[in-house]
Amino acid sequence: MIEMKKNTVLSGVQPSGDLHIGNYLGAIKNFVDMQNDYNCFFCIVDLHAITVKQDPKILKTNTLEVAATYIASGIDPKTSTIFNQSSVSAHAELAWIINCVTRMGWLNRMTQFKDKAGADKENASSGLFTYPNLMAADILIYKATHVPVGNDQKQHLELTRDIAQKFNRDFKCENFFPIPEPIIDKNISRIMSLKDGSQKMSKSDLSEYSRINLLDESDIIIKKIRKAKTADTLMPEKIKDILKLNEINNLLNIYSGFTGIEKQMLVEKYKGQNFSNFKSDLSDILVEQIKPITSEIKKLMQNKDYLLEILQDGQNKANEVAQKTLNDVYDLVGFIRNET
Ligand code: AQP
Repeated sequence: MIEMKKNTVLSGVQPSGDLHIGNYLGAIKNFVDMQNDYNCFFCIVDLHAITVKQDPKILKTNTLEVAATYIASGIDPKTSTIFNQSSVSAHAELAWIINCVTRMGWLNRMTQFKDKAGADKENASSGLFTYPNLMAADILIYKATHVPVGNDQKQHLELTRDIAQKFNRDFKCENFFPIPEPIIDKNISRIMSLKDGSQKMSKSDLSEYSRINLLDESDIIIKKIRKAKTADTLMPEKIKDILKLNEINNLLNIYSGFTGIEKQMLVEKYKGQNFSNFKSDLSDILVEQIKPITSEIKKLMQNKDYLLEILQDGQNKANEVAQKTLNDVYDLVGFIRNET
């Protein structure tokens, strides 16, 4: 039985590849910080992952790997509900209702679809286009009040708020769905590619050197940071000059994200120097912080039965809450439900 006394948090990560420090700083680290203050649902969004092509075998492994990463990063499965999205069918069922609430014009404005579909949008799956509706269903099925996400998901969350308001208005059920608040760490917001500071760090980037994965060994981390793009200058003295240098700003954000040291303090420390000291310190920090997570993920991946048990337990807990919301939604919409 889930205790619903606290505000509720829902968030998720796609099992679409090895998780990187963008996923960690933008999402998972915040999940860990929130778990004692909120009633938390953390899902592995496998339904979202198949909006682009996935290899079925790899998808299963990746799903377990995200569960392992949650736990290795410090999410306690006894306190938080960890499950894979497809195991709770109410997500997909509510998403259909939401498909009928959301306006085409709203979806047409979503920049992530434009980014992910690229020039070949005629060939993109319709699931990729309606992705934000499924995300809204994930959040609203638990009546989540708060959603920790990276800055890249802010627009989708604004859409969820519009959907919740329209549903409440259309079906004359004021306050049925709470209007969820995003929780975005303003200091981190978006971790960018190590090769191009104007592009988001992403699992699907073809270059391994664009990101640091949570499963990277120490020597790989050091090499990736050594090769990371910087600038043909010394470390500037002022934040306003740093903001003009995307790659430097990004490396400082990563440093600050892992240490909690304000960017201003870092600039004081490294100003006027070339980037070799800074990069060497940054690699040391990353190795020190990532290594324990990497080894715990590897250990957990050796114990698949344990991970499957966690997912089963999470599914049971999530299902209980989700089915209750879905029954109420079906009633509001006017569907007949035979009690069996
Ligand atoms: N670069 C990032 N900086 C900060 N936060 C990020 N997130 C993802 N990339 C960054 C946050 O991580 C959470 C899970 O993201 P996701 O896996 O569901 O999907 P995504 O945003 O599409 O991540 P990727 O890495 O870019 O995956 P692919 O390449 O498969 O699409 C979200 O909260 C997201 O904000």
